[in-house]
Amino acid sequence: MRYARALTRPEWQELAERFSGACAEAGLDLTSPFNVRKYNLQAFGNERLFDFGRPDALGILVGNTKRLWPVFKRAFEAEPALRTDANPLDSYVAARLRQLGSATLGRPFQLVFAHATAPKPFPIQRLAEAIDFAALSPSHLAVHPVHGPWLALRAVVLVDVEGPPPSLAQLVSPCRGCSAPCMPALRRALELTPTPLSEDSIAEHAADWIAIRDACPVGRASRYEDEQLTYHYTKTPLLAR
Ligand code: B12
Ligand code: SF4
Repeated sequence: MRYARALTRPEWQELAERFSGACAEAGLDLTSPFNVRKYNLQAFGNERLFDFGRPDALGILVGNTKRLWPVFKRAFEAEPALRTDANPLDSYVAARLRQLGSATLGRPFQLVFAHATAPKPFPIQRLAEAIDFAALSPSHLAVHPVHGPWLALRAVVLVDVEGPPPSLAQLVSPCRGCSAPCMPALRRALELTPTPLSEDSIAEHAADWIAIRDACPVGRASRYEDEQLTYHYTKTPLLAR
């Protein structure tokens, strides 16, 4: 009986489990397989995802919680190329996902990175909401039922295999019924920060921008440690510490 069940296990599930396990070891501890059609049906034309000619292809959203930081720090210390890189965390994520995709998927795959802004950024927060992984908050953050706003969205992996059946489960937004204490914090940060908003202007007012996440009652146990917060909000080079 057990054997029969193993034989009927869909390929997408095997691939997604193998890939997710490898990602977790690399510190990319949030993965969510989805049916590409589920996102593409509601996406604007040029924001649709490539599907290899299979409308129901497998997609996997990859993100991380605070668990990425210690794994990344070890890699940073061990790999000289990262120490001279202007964006070592983005480079770490890109290199690991390319390696892990080749090692575990065994099928053609494509990666769409959240940090790539040219020709235009991919709306990964909207994808996270469309696949019921994390809701989009009024303060423009993806909010997860367990981790609250304390997560990063890193990439989408598209795989040339039939994906899961479109799920009927629907995410209940943690923001529903919330009095939105993140909003006064966002308004204050916007008042204090010169426009146009940029990584530099946010870095000058890092504490005010961190306060937006701190205002959220969801996922407080997943708050980033200070060193990770400093890196994300001020871009202080790791070697400068
Ligand atoms: C460009 C960018 C920025 C710009 C945004 C400028 C702007 N007005 O859009 C700046 C430099 C200001 C910025 C700031 C921050 N960002 Co940013 N950013 C991005 C990036 C690379 C692209 C966003 C984008 O243009 N998407 C494409 C458009 C078409 O999508 P969209 O759904 O229409 O619009 C989204 C964003 O543009 C943004 N947005 C739209 N209008 C506004 C207005 C304000 C005031 C802000 C802050 C954002 C914002 O939210 C929209 C969804 O609500 C994304 C990664 C990604 N690929 O999405 C990260 C991303 C959104 N940022 C992220 C983070 C963490 C931040 C910061 C907290 C930290 C930091 N140091 O950058 C701050 C503050 C944000 C906050 N809400 O508190 C995370 C969010 C994680 C999460 N839990 O949701 C992302 C997903 C990156 C990641 N690797 O996880 N960011
Ligand atoms: S404070 Fe409330 S509205 Fe704001 S992100 Fe958190 S749950 Fe959503």
